[in-house]
Amino acid sequence: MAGKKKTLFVSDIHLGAGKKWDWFDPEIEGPKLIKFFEYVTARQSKRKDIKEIVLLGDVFDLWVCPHDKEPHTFDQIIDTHADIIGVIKKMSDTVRTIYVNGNHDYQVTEEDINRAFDGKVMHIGNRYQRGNILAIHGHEYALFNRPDPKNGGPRLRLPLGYYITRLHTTLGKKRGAKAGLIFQIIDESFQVMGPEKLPESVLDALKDTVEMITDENTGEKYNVKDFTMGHICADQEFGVVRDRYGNLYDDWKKSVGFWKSTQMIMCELNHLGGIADQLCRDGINIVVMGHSHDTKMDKDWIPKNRIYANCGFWCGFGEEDKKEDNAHFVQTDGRKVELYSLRNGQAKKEKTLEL
Ligand SMILES: [Mn+2]
Repeated sequence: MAGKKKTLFVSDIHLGAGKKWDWFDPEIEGPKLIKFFEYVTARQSKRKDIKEIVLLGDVFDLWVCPHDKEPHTFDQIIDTHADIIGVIKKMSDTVRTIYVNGNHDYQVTEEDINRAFDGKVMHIGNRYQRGNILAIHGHEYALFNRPDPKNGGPRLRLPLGYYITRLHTTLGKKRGAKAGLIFQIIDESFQVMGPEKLPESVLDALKDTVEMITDENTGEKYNVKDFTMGHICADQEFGVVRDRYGNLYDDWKKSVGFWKSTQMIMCELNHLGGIADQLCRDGINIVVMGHSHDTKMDKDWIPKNRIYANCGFWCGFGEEDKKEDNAHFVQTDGRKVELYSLRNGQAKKEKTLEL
């Protein structure tokens, strides 16, 4: 084998529990995903050029569920996608497979991963680091998505984004709710109300939007009173949730300062490149993330010689125009970073950057 072995990264698959509102559609994305894991397995037995593969967060989705429906469990996701779990297990026989938490699956534990994959997949928490390569999902730097022990206690640590996702899903009915709507609401609320009032104005705007549509079961307009929490905890009143996150920005401003807390809002609007700059210290100069659902490759010389790559996403998310555009992975040997697309089981190099 010529050259150094490559580490592969894939993120934001968003496997759900087989509901119509899931972002991952087994019929559309299932075959592509299975072909990808088969490609990795076949490539390793032929070329033996893979060091390991990192599942970089939001592989499982425990958030996407209408606010008034019972949330599904991790085990329900595993049962729903037995075929996909099976090919990952097969892959992990020949390629070391590592799991990193995202926000939609931040509560997935080492025990869960061991149970689902018969101990063949390694759960390493929030951060992957090997030499000069650092990979994180990216949500920890976004104001609404960072799990926060102040909210719901140390066990739940529910970020505001959880409730935003629940209301957004109610709007979608099928997986048709546009991701762009959330950005529009955050952007407009930010401009009109400023950062201090952002959490409650985003929640209020979403509640108002949900209450304009009709509940297909009752035929009546929605009245958002509670979040149904099922196995997670007791149901939660909208007003209590709204109050709980009221000081989100101010609290962070007090603890991390104005600039960083403002940057946490920018990260909410998917500007993660600045975070990549900050993470490049102590010898790190390659940063890989997911979360933004936006494949990206970016090399900077100022302030540092560094490469930032984003894995994009593997689910449709209701964006018609992105359906053919969403099967991507990133690979790196620690010097060269490559973005690949996958079509009909064939990997195609889309972009290369070198340090
Ligand atoms: Mn995410």
